[in-house]
Amino acid sequence: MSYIYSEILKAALNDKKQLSILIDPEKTDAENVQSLLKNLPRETGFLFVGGSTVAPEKTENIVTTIKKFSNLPVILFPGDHTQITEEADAILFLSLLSGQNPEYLIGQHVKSVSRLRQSKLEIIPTGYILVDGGKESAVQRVSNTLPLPQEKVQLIVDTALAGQFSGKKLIYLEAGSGAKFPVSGEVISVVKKAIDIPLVVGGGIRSTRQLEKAYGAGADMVVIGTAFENKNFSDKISKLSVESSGI
Ligand code: 1GP
Repeated sequence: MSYIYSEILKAALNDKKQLSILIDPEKTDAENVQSLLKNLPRETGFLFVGGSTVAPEKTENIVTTIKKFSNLPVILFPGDHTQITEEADAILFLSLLSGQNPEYLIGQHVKSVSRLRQSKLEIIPTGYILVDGGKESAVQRVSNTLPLPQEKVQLIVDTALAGQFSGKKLIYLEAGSGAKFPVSGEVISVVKKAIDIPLVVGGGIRSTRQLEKAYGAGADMVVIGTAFENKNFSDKISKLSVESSGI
């Protein structure tokens, strides 16, 4: 069954923009989950759960709590194989194509197989590309890889296409959580034109303007995390769906 990916693909083909909210179990207490879910923008389609470094049992606790209060599909966005839990609906099987560290291209994947084989998680092969967001990101630190400079547009496009040609079903352009600046409109637009699979964009998006820009440039799905960790932003972002004509 691949109903979650089918939904993402169908929306992308119909140019229906999608919004995912990222919950990092390391930064979220189970007690806060209910109030956090109340603040979600109306248009939220998916909940991503994961982080670069998360204690093993925390992911499962958060996903179980989310499932008590929300019917939204939960997609694991794991920093490593220890973050896999059957309580979720799907997993982004992320290969970090930028940086080319074998551990994050295939090593973690091999380690996750015994757990995945026993689960019903929908597995979504995803080409994950870290681009420079203006500061060292947790992905960069943990994976010990360098992001691709945003001005190296051709390299980013070739990396995305290498992902598509090797069978990835999504391309995810990541500027890093809390990035100083998000993936540029130019990079999004050139990658979108080159690939035939849905494009996910995340990292450093914390205003309606940035969200609309990403959608306008060609992102099929935008992922927002940090903006929800900061209570001041929460109200503002939760009104995005009302204010923004882009979603
Ligand atoms: C998801 O890492 C991002 O791709 C989330 O980034 O925390 O900056 O929204 P923010």
